[in-house]
Amino acid sequence: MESTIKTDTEFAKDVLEGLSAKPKHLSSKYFYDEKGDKLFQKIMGLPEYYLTKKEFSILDSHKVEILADLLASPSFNLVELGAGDGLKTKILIRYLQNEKANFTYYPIDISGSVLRELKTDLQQSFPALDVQPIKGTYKRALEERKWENQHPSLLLFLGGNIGNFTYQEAFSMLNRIARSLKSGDYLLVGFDLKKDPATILKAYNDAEGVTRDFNLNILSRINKELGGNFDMAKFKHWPTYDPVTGECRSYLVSSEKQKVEVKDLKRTFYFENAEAIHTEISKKYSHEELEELAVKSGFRVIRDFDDPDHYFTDALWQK
Ligand code: AVI
Repeated sequence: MESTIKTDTEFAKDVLEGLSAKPKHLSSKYFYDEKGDKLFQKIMGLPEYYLTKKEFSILDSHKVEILADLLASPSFNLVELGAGDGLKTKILIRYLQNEKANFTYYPIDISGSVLRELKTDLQQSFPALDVQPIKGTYKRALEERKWENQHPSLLLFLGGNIGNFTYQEAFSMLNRIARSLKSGDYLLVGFDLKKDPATILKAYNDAEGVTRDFNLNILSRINKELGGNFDMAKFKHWPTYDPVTGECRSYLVSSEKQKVEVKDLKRTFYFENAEAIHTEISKKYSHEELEELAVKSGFRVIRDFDDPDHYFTDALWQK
């Protein structure tokens, strides 16, 4: 049976554009289907992948200082961009509930099922918590500002997700956030810091090969969803790190001259031996660069909360 033509989806359009470009590229946002989500969960538990563990320790050690100002207010809004499983946020929520804080939690996510699971989970863990999920893109949510009232807001953008943007994209995003907040509101944003390049490279090239499978999953998606015939064994996972720009970039490098057919796009893509597809950027920052980024995007820096090794920071900024 002939497969349906799915060239009208965003995924199909981006794959067509990215594999026709020179150099070839695909966006890391397409890593995350059901299999990709599971692989990322596994990555977060890997010994080499320090980011999640470091951010947990920061939130746990500094929750009192991070939330002090908001706790002094009679009521406030806790807004989270890309809430996911809310594991990190639970540290803050548990503390706020113990302190008998009066607040509403607004998790924002593109996925309705993620939000439903999160709400059920939070209702079990914190029956008294007021959770108001917002389904949609960050852009839309920041325009609509469903949480807005006279009380202060703390917007959370955790997990180092901002690192998957280029500097210019990160600036646009942070500036968009600044424009959506009112004066006095806070932003807590997680950044991975520049450090020994070997530590960074290991985090993106783990011994077990989970990150390799995560990167290759984008080709599996093209096979599954667009009728592609990529042979995963003919592409090598290749992360690089440039200590000047702080950009950790992941590639899939063709190990031979080959052609790949993607039926639904009605296209054949040609690869030279050693030709690369750029798939991900995970940008690392210095404190100095973060200070500049904060001011440029419309914030003032309150404090950078680092883990003891200074691998990761949760930066608290105020509008
Ligand atoms: C989701 N994001 C912050 C992860 C990162 O570190 O850039 C995604 C990831 N890519 C490879 N390993 C993890």
